[in-house]
Amino acid sequence: MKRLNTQLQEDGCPLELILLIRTLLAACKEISFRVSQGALAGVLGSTLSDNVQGERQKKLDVISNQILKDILSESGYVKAISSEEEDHVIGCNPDGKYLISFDPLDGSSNTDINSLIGTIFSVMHAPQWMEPDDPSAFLQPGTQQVAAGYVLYGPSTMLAMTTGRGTHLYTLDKTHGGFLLTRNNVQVPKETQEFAINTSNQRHWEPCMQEYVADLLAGDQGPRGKNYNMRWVAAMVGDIHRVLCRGGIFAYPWDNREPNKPGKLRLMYEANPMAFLMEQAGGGASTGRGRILEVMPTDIHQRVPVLLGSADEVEACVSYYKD
Ligand code: FBP
Repeated sequence: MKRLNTQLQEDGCPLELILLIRTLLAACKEISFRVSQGALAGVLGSTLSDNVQGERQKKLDVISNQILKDILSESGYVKAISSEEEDHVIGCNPDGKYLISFDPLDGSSNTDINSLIGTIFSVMHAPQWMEPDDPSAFLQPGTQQVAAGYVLYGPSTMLAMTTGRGTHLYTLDKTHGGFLLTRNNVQVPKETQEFAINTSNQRHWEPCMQEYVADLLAGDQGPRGKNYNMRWVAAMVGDIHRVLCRGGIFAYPWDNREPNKPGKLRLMYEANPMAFLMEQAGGGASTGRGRILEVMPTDIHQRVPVLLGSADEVEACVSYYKD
């Protein structure tokens, strides 16, 4: 099987970006090990502190964040880091060529139930004019990403990765510690009969979203004329992996629980990297009112509504927003 390095070279990836990606994955391999230790290493459960999102931090959130910060900041390739678990950007090497945003452990509510969790990352060029700790350098649209992906900590540890030359899936071979290519140039089926959304929020959605989901649930007796099945892993990394593997639509729309927030999920280290992966796999990625990758960021922790998946189904959902 082809190694990650070979695929990245074939995709024309610059050497320094390959070295950065390998550094990032060294951190993820350590996280994979720590996660697999679970209660044996006392890493389950919550800390007593909340992050900038106002969420109670899990021990593994803090551990994963520290591992990534330490390894990336010492690498020399990174000018600055932005993390879900850090209030502000962290300046690293002033001569570093790249900016990296990450969600160190997505799906925090799954850590203590041995369910799917993962690390999500997004890489952009670092403007040479910026000071390392200047957050405004991160405020580039998702179209400016040069690499993005996630590492899924599940029965096997898997990597989904794009550098703009298709989306590829890799599996960690724990015998020698390398990621091997297990699915090249993923193509998400255009159509689907599977959706993922937290339906317990239904009463809080906009009427257009309520109507869209009601039509899915109406099945072959309804306007969509086919039966849909539902899945919800409660970890974006797990739901998106399923969609990349077999199609589907994943949605986390705006809801009026916190009306001033555009959505729950974060643009820079959740929506943008997943949108890049999805579009590179022939899928769709929308806020309902526009392409996610064209959203102009105003804050490193800003939130957006998210519709991701099979292109025809995302388009069908977006059509409800237009009515
Ligand atoms: P974090 O765990 O990184 O905060 O991510 C948010 C998240 O867990 C997503 O992974 C997931 O899709 C969503 O929230 C689940 O939300 P809910 O709790 O409403 O089901």
